[in-house]
Amino acid sequence: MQTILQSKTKQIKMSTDGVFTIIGEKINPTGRKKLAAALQEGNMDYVRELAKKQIDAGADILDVNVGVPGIDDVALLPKVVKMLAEEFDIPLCIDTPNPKALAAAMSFAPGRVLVNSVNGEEASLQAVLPVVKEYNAAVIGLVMDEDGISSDPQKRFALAGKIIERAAKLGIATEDVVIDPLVLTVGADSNAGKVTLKTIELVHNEFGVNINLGASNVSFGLPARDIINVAFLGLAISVGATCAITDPVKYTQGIRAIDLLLGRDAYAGRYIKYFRQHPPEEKPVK
Ligand code: THG
Repeated sequence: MQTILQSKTKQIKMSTDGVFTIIGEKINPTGRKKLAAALQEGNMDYVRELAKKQIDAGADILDVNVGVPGIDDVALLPKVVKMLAEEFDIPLCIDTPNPKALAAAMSFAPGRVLVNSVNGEEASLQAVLPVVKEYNAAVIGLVMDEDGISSDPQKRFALAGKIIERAAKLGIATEDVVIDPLVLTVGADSNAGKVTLKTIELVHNEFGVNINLGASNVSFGLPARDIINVAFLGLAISVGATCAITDPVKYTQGIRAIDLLLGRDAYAGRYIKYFRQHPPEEKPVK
């Protein structure tokens, strides 16, 4: 199954039987004081720098989130989306819980965007899905609802079904719904990884849709997060995850390796090309 996104001239096909898709997460001020300050001042230079860095590192899509407490996102989100669409030829993933900011931003993105996100709550389904339909976008569906995030994979799976069904009722095709099985940290609950993996398996086997992960959540609060994150990506991709909102600077290498190990990279061409273009830094001689 394919979810097709589009920028000015580039098309990205997220696919359930192709290589993994990388959505760059760095345009998000959560936990990043420098970006929060730049956004509050309306200074686009740092946003531009983050966009460029992530594209150079292998991002296929850029996530755009301006969620600073107290900020006027209805004004700011369109401004950032407009700048990115003018200066970079890469599809966008518009990441906001505010349907008004979403609607305001949509018309500034040429092509076809990914909306991040809708969830199983009635209020979210009713507010977000019509905007997705109106702008012919694709959408990420988070498997949570009024009761929060379940630790039962069957319940998460049922919510995936509910979101797909409600989207279909509005004429949004199933291939344009990307399910996010939700990733919580194994630092708080050592079963959290297993629950997400089981949810991926169920959604993949029953619906065959594209599946997105906010992969870095899995290691929150633990040391050497990169180790856990790459291991988790490998496990998740092997059971059906097809894209992740993640840091391409840190994780494109590992993702290229996983695609290679799963037989999605003939003659290791993409893997070798990535390292040719991004040679590992020489370690200083001791
Ligand atoms: N699913 C979907 N969308 C999402 C998430 C998800 N959007 C937001 C989030 N989760 C994914 N994006 C981020 C962005 C940044 C960080 C984590 C996830 C992050 N920031 C560092 C911190 O908070 O310490 C700072 C990073 C840095 O300095 O490089 O970790 O699950 N659909």
